[in-house]
Amino acid sequence: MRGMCRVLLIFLLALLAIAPIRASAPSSSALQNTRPPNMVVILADDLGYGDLGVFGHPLIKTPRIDRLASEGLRLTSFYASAPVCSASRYSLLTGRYAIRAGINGALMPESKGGLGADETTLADILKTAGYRTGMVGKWHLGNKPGFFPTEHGFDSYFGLLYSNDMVRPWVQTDVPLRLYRGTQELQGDVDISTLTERYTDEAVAFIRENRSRPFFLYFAHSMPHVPLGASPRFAGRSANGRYGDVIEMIDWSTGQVLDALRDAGVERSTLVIFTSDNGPWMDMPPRMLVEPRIVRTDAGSAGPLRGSKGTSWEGGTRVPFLARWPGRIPAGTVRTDLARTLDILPTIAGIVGAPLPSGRAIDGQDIRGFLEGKGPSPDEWFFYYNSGGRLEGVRDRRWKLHLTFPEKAEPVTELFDLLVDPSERWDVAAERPDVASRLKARMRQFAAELAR
Ligand SMILES: [Ca+2]
Repeated sequence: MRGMCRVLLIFLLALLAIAPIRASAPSSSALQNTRPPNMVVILADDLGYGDLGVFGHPLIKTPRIDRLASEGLRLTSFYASAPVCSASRYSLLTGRYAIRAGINGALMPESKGGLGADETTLADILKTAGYRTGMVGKWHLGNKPGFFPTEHGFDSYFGLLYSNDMVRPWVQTDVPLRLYRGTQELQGDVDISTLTERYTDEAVAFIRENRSRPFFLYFAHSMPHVPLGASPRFAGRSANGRYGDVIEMIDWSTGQVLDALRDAGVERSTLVIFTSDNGPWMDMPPRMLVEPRIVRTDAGSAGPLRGSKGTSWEGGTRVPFLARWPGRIPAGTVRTDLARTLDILPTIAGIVGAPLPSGRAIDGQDIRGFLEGKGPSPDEWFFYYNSGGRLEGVRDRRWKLHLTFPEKAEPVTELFDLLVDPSERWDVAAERPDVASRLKARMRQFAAELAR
């Protein structure tokens, strides 16, 4: 009897000891409500509209990326802001068309310019909001002092400062292709086939190290920009040759990042975005097709879209977009509304309650409500630039006006109804001159606004 009493007493004491803790400990959902969400932006390089399983590729398998679609939102009219690397990345990080900063095309190893000191980046905004900010992968916004990621709001950086082809024999430069950590150049030549795996290890380590505080991870792959490289355990595994191997490796990498978020207990409190910086490189210049490593089948697919990287056709800038934020973005949604990488900065600033950079034009809009399924996208316009920074087109929610500039001839103006003709096959300018002139006027107005 005495033994039973003792057991009961111990049990009651244990209950008393636990009770106050249970009463005062907030639930995990309460914690998630008080802590701002983590942000993970995964950006592929030159991955085309048709390169993912969930966007209809018949051979390449991307189950982990596809699952982002089933657990979140997939957009079919999402635009990278330029059809080429540096300009596109500028827009992602600043919310502005690159023409505003004079960043056209791709910066080269010898380029003296880059992201200006007066720019406020997405990383600057989140760092000011108390986030730990990390970048892994391809930067491509300057490789001289003053232009490094760690000088533009990122606490840490590991990766290549520009494209993996910017080395002989593809680009005639004497600057070696080197990995950087922070502002320090790492010694040794880069083995391109190891890049995706090395970047992934860094990304996963960053998530683990920062699990207890809000973080922003910008993970910019070097792949599938040529020259392609997959590590031995991925090489030859896909049904679509070397290009498929590389995409399936990015899929594996995305899975590693998603698993790291789950293991860190922050899966539900993290917004994950997956997209690409521009369309696939299908019209590779002959200088790129040198033996033994680059062949035409190393190029990706724009799916049903016309054109490719560098062009102002849909294939140049319309790219896959997936976003997952459990409990905030409805799962399994597909939307055809217009949206752009320009919108990512204003949207994330809106989520954390940060003001937008003042004293400068921000071209993007806060599309939070749209992402959360609360209404249509507020975007009305997208302006198309070619790889040299020439304005060649504009679209509204339905129509696209496109200008072609033949040598020694007048520009050719065409009008496409993107709701029924996303492949830009049927010019309807003659049938709808009212729409064509309205869009042309909008294009002129935008060009005049930029010239001021
Ligand atoms: Ca690119």
